[in-house]
Amino acid sequence: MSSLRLVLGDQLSADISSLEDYDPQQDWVLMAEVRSELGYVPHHQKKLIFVLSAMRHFAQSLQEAGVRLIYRRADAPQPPAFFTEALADAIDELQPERLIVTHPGEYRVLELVKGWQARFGLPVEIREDSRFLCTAAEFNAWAEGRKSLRMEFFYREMRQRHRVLMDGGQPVGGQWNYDAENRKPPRGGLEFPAPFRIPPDAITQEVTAFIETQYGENFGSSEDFHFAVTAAQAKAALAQFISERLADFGSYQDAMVQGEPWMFHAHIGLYLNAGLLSPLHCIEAAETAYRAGQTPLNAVEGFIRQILGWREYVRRLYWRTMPDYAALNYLDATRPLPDFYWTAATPMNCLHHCVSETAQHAYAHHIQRLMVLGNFALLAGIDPSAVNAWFLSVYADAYEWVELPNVSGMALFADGGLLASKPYAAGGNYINKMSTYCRDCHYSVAQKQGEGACPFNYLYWDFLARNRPRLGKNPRLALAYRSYDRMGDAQKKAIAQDSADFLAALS
Ligand code: DLZ
Ligand code: SF4
Repeated sequence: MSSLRLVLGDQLSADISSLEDYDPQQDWVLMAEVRSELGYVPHHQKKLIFVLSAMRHFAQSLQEAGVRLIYRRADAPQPPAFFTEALADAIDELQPERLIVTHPGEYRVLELVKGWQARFGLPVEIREDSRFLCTAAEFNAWAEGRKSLRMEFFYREMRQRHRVLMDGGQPVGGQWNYDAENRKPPRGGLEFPAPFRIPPDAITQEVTAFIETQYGENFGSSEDFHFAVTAAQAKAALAQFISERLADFGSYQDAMVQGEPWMFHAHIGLYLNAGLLSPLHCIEAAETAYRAGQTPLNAVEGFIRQILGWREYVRRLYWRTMPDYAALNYLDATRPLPDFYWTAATPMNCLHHCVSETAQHAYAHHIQRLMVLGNFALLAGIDPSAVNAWFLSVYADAYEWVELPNVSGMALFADGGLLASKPYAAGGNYINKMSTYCRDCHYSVAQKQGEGACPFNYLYWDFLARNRPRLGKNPRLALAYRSYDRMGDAQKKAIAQDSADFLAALS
């Protein structure tokens, strides 16, 4: 039976399930740069360059392997507006007997795919995305009957099932999790190796010129693009991380240093999520480095947990809870997103640097996203849908399946505790402990109230006070509420007043 096989822009893996059993005699593959995907959020310019360049490189590798490919470009005279349009043209031309596609990453796109059978009068086969290590059936069996879905227990089962960092039936080293060793504050004199760079080739240059012309008003800079855009380059980026940064990644994964956007992080999320790197390859490479005595266990375990645990967990949580999850707003947060998330124009030094680096690189490391950008949105009560749209737009690794649980669940507690046991709320002291931002700030982190006080200080307490009906009974916040209750009335009033003034000025 002749098949038309659609490969989406985050399915750039040679072993993608939609290409299994491809028949060179009668099948065709379709890839399409479509305006709806380029514009469903105002993507960062570097994210657009990455996606389109990686798609074109993947298409080239398919053609070199002799695959019959139709590739629709966004810079053609009549570019397709939607996947459906690109498919209609290809179906008219090729008259295939069926359509094959790997399960899309995003709910929005799956809904489109579900309409195609009726629209085209062809059978549409949606294949499981076998690049993920936990199937929907496995996850649902694990999740059934649980009130809260804690990642840690899921992760342990994944370690056992996939025999990762195990000594017989026991976790290597005797513990499942070494995070207690992974919270070192930044110390002076830390030196960070340069991140992986690859100069833009002709394809990337052509894409860059197109994005600058058509999407040049979008957020972020297109300058100095240096990401990998092929599977081989992405593998080299991973290898560089493992040999040069992984050993220190563990200890300093929650630290932030002003002017150092890359630190010891891996910067491979965009490659994993587009399909240029396989999760299993990353896990095996890290475990090999540990077994060879090159890297400490706390670092390797922490890295592997992100991929085998967290990434798999959020993927499945997303698909188990959508579409309802996207609408959750447990804390009734309604404030619009402040402009400085786009402009970086704020005297709060931590936020200023995190937004500026995001604009420059389409990247910020996880603790900048969580402790600064997400935490501020949580404390200030920003509408989750606006925060989600921002995170989805600005990071080169962001697709809704990964962004939404991280932002709504982890950063904003918008799911009321399905994913996290308490809101990730932090005051200025904690940011000061884990970063070097405060010493250059317009505000004083030591000052708790009044003009000049670090806004995170009073917003933290105001957040707890404001949300007491929803959070007051959370056992993990009991200590914080007790501290608040011990404050005198004057102090509580000052907190409320400073917060009200600050938040009013924000809008
Ligand atoms: C992110 C993205 C962008 C910007 N552009 C395209 C595109 O033009 N064509 C395409 O096939 N995919 C693109 N993608 C990735 C898709 O958004 C991604 O495949 C879906 O969101 C996953 O369901
Ligand atoms: Fe951020 Fe407050 Fe520190 Fe300024 S003082 S950098 S606002 S935490």
